[in-house]
Amino acid sequence: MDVKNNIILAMDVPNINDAMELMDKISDYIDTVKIGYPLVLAEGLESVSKIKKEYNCRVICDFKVADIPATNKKIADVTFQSGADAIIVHGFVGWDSVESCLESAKKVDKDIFLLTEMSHPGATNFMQPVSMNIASMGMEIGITHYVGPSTRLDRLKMIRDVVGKDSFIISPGVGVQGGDPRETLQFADAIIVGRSIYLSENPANSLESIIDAIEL
Ligand code: NUP
Repeated sequence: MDVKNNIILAMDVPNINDAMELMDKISDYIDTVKIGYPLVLAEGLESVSKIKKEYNCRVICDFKVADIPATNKKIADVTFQSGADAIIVHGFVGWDSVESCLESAKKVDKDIFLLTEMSHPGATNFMQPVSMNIASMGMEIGITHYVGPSTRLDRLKMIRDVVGKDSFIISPGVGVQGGDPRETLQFADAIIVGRSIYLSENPANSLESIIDAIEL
């Protein structure tokens, strides 16, 4: 999966009109959008196909799927039917739950991203002790796409060491959560940015300054 400018927009806006308005302002700069529960619970899975159709971009569905294999499969199948290019899946539930999403993705030639360690402070409670095991499990079952935190670069580096240079890592936590775009890209292939863009008075300017910071 290639990402223009290495920046993925986290589209955590409350409705499709706000999403479309934001895309009108910034779609020249990005080609990959991450859509999660805030927008999909408000507007349904059609928001995925609407944004893809209007802006011809890739969509990663951030559903942090974490159920038994049979239910995970249903969630992944319906997500891919909506046109999503990839889905984010939790690893702590174990190999069989993750594999069921991987099989669903492979059938339609799409990707899953395995979430290793999260970016927020509380991830140190329960996720951090197992995050490298989650990454290793991903490698054992053939996963090539991962999510790791930009807020703890030492941990992101460790995840890169486990998944190797050929895996594709995307990294949230840049901006409001404290992560730095340029430093994060030493270890990640793309950064995920939400509030620093969509809460900005001028989203295009904010995005341009992130791109400038990356290209310094
Ligand atoms: O560990 C994670 N941290 C994180 O922030 C995994 C995620 N998927 N996210 C998501 O990335 C979060 O739900 C939000 O959609 C985005 C970061 O947004 P922001 O902090 O840039 O506004």
